[in-house]
Amino acid sequence: MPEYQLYCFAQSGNAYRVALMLNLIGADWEPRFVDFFAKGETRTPEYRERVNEMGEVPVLAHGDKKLSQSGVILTYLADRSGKFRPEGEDERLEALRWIIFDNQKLNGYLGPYRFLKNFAKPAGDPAAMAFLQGRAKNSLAILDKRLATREFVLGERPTIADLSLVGYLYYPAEEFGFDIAAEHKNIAAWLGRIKALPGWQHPYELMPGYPLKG
Ligand SMILES: N[C@@H](CCC(=O)N[C@@H](CS)C(=O)NCC(=O)O)C(=O)O
Repeated sequence: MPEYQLYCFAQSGNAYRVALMLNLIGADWEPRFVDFFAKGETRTPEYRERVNEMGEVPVLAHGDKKLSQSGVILTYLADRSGKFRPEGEDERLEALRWIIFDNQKLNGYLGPYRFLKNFAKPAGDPAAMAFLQGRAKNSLAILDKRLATREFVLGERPTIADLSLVGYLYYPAEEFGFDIAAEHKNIAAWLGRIKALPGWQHPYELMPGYPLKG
């Protein structure tokens, strides 16, 4: 059995952060498909009892450990592999700052917006959609400005802060109804730099469950 198992599904940008990191560090890993859409697996008592009391993906199983929260998992993998690791107190705190911003304000709004637009039945209420899109675009502009003077979020080399922030940004523009790369030239160039790293794969290639059945 591979060293790591990642509980995930293709449409989850939260899980993609971890799948991408595992691939980029050349880890021995396999996805464990979580049937979120057809079976609501994350909401079952079994999942919450045996996998994650928070009822979420991603979960990384490693030996006896089951870790959740992508920011925690990225930190764990960076510490173990020494790759994409922020070095020293200033970098560690700066990475954490961007990971929290991402979870709450960037992909924290973009993820639910995309979910309500593409997968929820009924689709999202227009006022809620406008609110989420506005908040996500505000955060994208903040990230774009940050990247105007840096190759990567912390500076010259990619770290877990970058791997967190790309979470939802490679999904097709049609799923958002606006083109993130076309509207943000610094984000577009940065996405290209991360895509060029050896081992990069698109979320729909890296994780099971695409296309959705039914
Ligand atoms: N902050 C968490 C977010 C995880 C999250 O929201 N995952 C979604 C899938 S993209 C989920 O599992 N939702 C389960 C549910 O709503 O039942 C992380 O970064 O890991």
